[in-house]
Amino acid sequence: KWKKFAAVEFSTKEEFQKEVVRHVETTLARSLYNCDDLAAYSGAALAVRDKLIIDWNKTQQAHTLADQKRVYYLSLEFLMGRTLDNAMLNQGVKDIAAEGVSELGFRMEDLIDQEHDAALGNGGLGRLAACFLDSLASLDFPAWGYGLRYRYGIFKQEIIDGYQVEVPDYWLDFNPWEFPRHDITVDIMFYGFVRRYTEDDGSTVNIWEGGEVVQALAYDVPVPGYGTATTNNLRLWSSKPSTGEFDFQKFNSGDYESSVRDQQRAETISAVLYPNDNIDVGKELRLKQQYFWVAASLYDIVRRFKKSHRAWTEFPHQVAIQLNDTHPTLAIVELMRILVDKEHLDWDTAWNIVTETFGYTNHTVLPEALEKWSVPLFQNLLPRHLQIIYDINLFFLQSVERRFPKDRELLSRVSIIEESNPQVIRMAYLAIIGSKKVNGVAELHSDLIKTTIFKDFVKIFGPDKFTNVTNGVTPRRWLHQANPQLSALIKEKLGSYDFLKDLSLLSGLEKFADDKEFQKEWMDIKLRNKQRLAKYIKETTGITVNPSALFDIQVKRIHEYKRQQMNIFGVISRYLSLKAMTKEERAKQVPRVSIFGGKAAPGYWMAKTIIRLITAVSEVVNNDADIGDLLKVVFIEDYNVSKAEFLCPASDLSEHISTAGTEASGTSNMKFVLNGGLIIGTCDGANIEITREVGEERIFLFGNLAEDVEDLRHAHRYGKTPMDPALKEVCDEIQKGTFGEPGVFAGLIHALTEGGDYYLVSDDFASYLSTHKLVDEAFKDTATWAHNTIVAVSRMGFFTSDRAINEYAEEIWSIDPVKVDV
Ligand code: 26W
Repeated sequence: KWKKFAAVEFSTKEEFQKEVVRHVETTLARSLYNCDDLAAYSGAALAVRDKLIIDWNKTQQAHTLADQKRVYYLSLEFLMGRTLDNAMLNQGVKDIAAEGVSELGFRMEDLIDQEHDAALGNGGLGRLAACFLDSLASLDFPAWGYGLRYRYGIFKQEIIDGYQVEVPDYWLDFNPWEFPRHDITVDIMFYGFVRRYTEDDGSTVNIWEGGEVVQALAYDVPVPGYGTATTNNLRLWSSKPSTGEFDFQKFNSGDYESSVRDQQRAETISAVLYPNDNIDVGKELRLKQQYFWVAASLYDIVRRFKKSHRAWTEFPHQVAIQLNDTHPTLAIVELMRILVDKEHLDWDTAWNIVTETFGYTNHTVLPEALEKWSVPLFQNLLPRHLQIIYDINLFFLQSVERRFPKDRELLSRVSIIEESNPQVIRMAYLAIIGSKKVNGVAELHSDLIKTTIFKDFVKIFGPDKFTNVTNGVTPRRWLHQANPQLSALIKEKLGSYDFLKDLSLLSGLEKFADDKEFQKEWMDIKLRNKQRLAKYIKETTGITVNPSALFDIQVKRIHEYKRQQMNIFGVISRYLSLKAMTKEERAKQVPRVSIFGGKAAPGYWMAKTIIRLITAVSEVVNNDADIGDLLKVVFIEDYNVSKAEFLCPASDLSEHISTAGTEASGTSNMKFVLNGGLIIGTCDGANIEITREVGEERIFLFGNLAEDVEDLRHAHRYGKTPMDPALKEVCDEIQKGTFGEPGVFAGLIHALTEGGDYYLVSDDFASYLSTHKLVDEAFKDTATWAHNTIVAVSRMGFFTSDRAINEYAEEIWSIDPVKVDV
């Protein structure tokens, strides 16, 4: 009977329209006469959502039936961006939906633009998690994501008087893409103490008696694959007072305030995303977030496993858990606690299960980003977990001692507990010891972790535990959705959209690289994308930019290691050269638009100063009549995923210029090249592999190599490095007050001088400037430029996140796809 009434998916324009109107009129209770863009967006989203839900249900049933091993991707960040456009494209209904809404009197672009970004992440790591979810679904892997449902995502950035101001990002007003599961809740404990007693059989049992209890409530988000019915689940936990916790006694007796306070305390846990990227601050609330999310997720995973009534030793054959950086490392400890304290397995059996289940991905070598928790803080919040960590450490150090007797130095170097004051827990070491595989995110990075921060562990565990999986990006969002015209042109040449599922097919473009007609269409699309950006810049900043100028873009989190300061110093240097030129010389120069965007962590003062310098330079340069179109400087406010989607297609050149050895991979480098731009970059992260794929002639590499960084820093420390003369000129100009009160920028100058130039701006500056000259020359030759960008795109197949996910599936997770019938 059920089957007869089961929902059916729309498949024509008319059916879609009917669904939109039905949702606007009934679900939203609005009439045709007050249906604005937002209501029309909502109606369209709800119609598409219905279709999604049907596939989602089918997928979960098929996965349950198949009963195969699943992978669980644990990430504190999922930077999903918008959903509607992506859902329509993945479901193959964008065309009928766009026609449908247009006949109803709306433009699809306007509706898409109504949606708030789901900005539950900081930068690279969070967006990587989102690309991985897209690939997992598109490749039909049975996979779940687990994260936190933050009430506030990454803050919105406003620029006021040239400075960054942070505004809270409340994004849940209308979010049709999530489903609260009021029946799926888990009580999570904090604080308290450990009670130890002896059982009748003489064994010792440890029971953690928690102090505070908070409830985790599941919210599910469907994640559709492209060109498949597979729609996976992303489960995000939200915190609320546990049912026992909200004190009705207090409430009834009129003590509203303290009962509300308890409620707020519980809700605080999932209230806000920590806005730090690559810097560890060690706040208790962050540790609470981590445990809350990890404990709820593991409870859920274990509950699902137990339904199958398999032996515990089967666990690693049914479950793979990937730790996205060290943020979920507590999962290792929590699974030990479940197996030993609750399921009463012996320690060694439990440890074997744990170490066969987990994989750990490292995303950074920056020392200030490596997570360490103070032992006293940790002990207070999670007393039983601390004991378990001590035991893991004890057994580990004993095994090291047996293999490397009398090497006390080694023991103290690899101990999970660092003997500082106070003692701290090194989460990365715990993650390595508790995982089956450890991977870096680009070749250079994976080599670096083996030879530097994790060197001792390679000696202890052998090299096979450490591996590389170079990052990738999803071509569905970053080509097809972001750049529909380019995608359509490629389809015309290759005959189908199959390249979106198998990006290596892009190689078929190479034979058209010298086809004049094709080059023209290719460059016309670039121009249109630049015109669209120019229009946006005009509307939002008032700055007029020439769409035929060279668009030079650096958009990413603001961080000293990413060296936006070097970029803006380079812009100042260009400005000074232009000023010094005769009219005739100026006429020969290539006009440039230098575009910046990115958020500074609210407490990162130097990053905020870099933003201030960029905005100060833009005020001066953009209003200098001598300069005109030759140089414009733009800071794009509030850089986020949806802005990246229209910035990537509009770049001629993008900058990936981190100090060699500091950027683990970078993923925007991939997005920019995939959209027909060239890049200027250092020999760092994935830039190196991009060079290998596209060829040295198609990338502007410059600067010192990772292997030389240590010596260069040493030379600075001993005052042996005079500042680069061009950089000196730039600093003098800043200090003269050309860009406003120089005191504002004193910190930036100090970092280059007394600060020891840790990021080697001076060492790389000459090479950076001369490489920019090469860019200018290259850009004058449009035919060669077009040729190079076409060849580069044709060789970008490697950088799809599908390739990355297939490597994880094969080498780390041992999982197979499950086909979901339509
Ligand atoms: C504890 C504070 C903290 C917060 C976030 C430390 C570290 C992080 C992230 C790991 C930083 C991050 O996003 N890393 C980036 O990860 C990308 C995906 O692998 C890489 O492409 C970037 O190079 C790397 O910086």
